[in-house]
Amino acid sequence: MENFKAGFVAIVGRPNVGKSTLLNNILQTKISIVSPKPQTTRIRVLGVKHDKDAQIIFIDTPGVQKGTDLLTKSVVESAVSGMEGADVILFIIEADKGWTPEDKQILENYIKKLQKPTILVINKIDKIQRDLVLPLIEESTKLYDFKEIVPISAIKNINIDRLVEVIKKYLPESPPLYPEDMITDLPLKLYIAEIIREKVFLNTRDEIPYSVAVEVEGIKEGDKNKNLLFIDATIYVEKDNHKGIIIGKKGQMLKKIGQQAREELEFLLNKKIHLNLYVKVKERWKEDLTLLRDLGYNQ
Ligand code: GDP
Ligand code: K
Ligand code: MG
Repeated sequence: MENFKAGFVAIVGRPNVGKSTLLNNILQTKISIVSPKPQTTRIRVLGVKHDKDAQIIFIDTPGVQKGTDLLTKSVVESAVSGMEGADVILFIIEADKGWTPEDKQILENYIKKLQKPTILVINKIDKIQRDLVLPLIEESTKLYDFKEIVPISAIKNINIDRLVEVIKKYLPESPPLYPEDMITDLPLKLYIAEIIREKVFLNTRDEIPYSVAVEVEGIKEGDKNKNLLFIDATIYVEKDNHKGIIIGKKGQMLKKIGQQAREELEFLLNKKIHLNLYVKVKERWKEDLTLLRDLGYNQ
């Protein structure tokens, strides 16, 4: 395998710039959950792209965020370790917002210190006029010596193939690092929990999504029908009144979350799913090290 390349690429940027959307689009499948809310991604998600000439191992980092609880600390730790282990950094900003103070902080505190080949990705160009892209590129070249600057739209699939080719230029020569059929390293239980958590994020507001953790306790195949999966999962919330909100009037909310999760899991796993969802109050679960480990937040 002469000239084959393989390496790690960390996707970095403040919350909501489109990191998880980009990863899903590049891999053409749902690896990392997406919502319009910041801090959706809590765990380091690895996604592997297998091409003829290269294997690109993407690390979708949770956005670097402030906070003192154990959950936030674990989240930031996994973001930083993702960056430190990378061969190439993809630093993402939003075309319509331009360089925000938070973007500049990440540039100063992480990108400049890491000193790794960094590609600036200007995402969401579908949201701005074409002639505004060039000035933003010019502004960016003055801020840092980016190896490349690539404007894209992760949602509209603009320039994604080009971005992938650009990334390959900066990968080390190496044989493949992961087996050919491996797309992610997320265990099935965590993957299912993430899909359920995404539906909670999409259906709730204010502090509720941040109060929630999901644990998949059991996955069982049908006795006769291997195409059937029985899944038991618990939604943890921090407060009693949050439990009421997640369950909803006459159980409507829980039903909706369960139905959306089941439909998507059936599509993603290509199986028939029976999903049993429970809701439990666990005050201060964000400080419970054992539970955080079980939830995959403390790797
Ligand atoms: P992350 O927090 O950086 O992982 O961002 P997400 O991938 O969760 O995306 C945050 C929001 O931005 C979601 O509502 C996405 O649908 C949206 N989004 C992501 N990429 C694009 C894009 O290229 N164009 C537009 N218009 N929206 C996008
Ligand atoms: K998000
Ligand atoms: Mg994300």
